[in-house]
Amino acid sequence: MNTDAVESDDGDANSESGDASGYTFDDVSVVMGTYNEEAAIGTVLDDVERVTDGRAEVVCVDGSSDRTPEIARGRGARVVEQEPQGYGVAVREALLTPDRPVVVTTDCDDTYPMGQLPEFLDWINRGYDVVSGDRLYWGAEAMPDLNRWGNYAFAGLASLLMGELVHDTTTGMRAYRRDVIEDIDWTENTGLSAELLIRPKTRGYDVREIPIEYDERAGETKLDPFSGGAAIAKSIVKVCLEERRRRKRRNPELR
Ligand SMILES: Nc1nc2c(ncn2[C@@H]2O[C@H](COP(=O)(O)OP(=O)(O)O)[C@@H](O)[C@H]2O)c(=O)[nH]1
Ligand SMILES: [Mg+2]
Repeated sequence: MNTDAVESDDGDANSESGDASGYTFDDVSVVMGTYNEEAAIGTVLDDVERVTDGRAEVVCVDGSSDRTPEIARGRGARVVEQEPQGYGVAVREALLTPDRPVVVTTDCDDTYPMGQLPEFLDWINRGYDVVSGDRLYWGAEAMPDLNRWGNYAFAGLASLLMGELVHDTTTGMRAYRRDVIEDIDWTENTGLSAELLIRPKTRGYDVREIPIEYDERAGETKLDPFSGGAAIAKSIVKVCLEERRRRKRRNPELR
């Protein structure tokens, strides 16, 4: 039952979440923000096509000034054009654009293993609401050292503030049941990836982290490790404190 009967701003997990289902790639949209990714987009979209047998829909929210959108359209992707306003603005739009019941995010930089898409779908079909790719499990050697240590620190910070263990808060590869995306108000930009893990987990949705491979990036990163890292840390603290206050409001006996 939804516990938001009185104060129904946005959702907690309800009794329907966690039901096993039989989704196929016909039910899946693979979505991404794309910003000057012409070095990677062809490979990423070809991989999605090959692994899903052309059945998954692809949505790119694009802010590029290079040939990225033409390449994407040429491979059958739906392209939504947008001024470049940051990672989270693009990814939120990408998550909300399709209407298929399962949405998978990825970066468009050839770092994430499209070959593991069947595994993500399998965990959703076993009843999970969010399946999150943990890049740090296998060591993430392809990740720049600064980013890797930053990611360990973000996971430590989030775990401490949430009171439960999370391993990779800023991964770009996750699968979501559509209702999780629609039931929660998303507020962060650079920190959206962390928010997309923290809010569902603290609201009782079934969240599963699974180990994924992580490759070296094709093309230049779009996120500055210092200003981006500071923005992510700030989002983690803000979102965790908001979720804690929300929980207390609903359950005043909780400390
Ligand atoms: N449309 C759009 N996409 C963006 C923007 N900023 C980043 N992206 C995309 O978001 C994804 C994540 O960025 P990336 O540079 O891979 O970050 P990193 O993984 O931290 O190096 C990539 O696919 C980028 O092209 C933006 O302002 N607009
Ligand atoms: Mg990336």
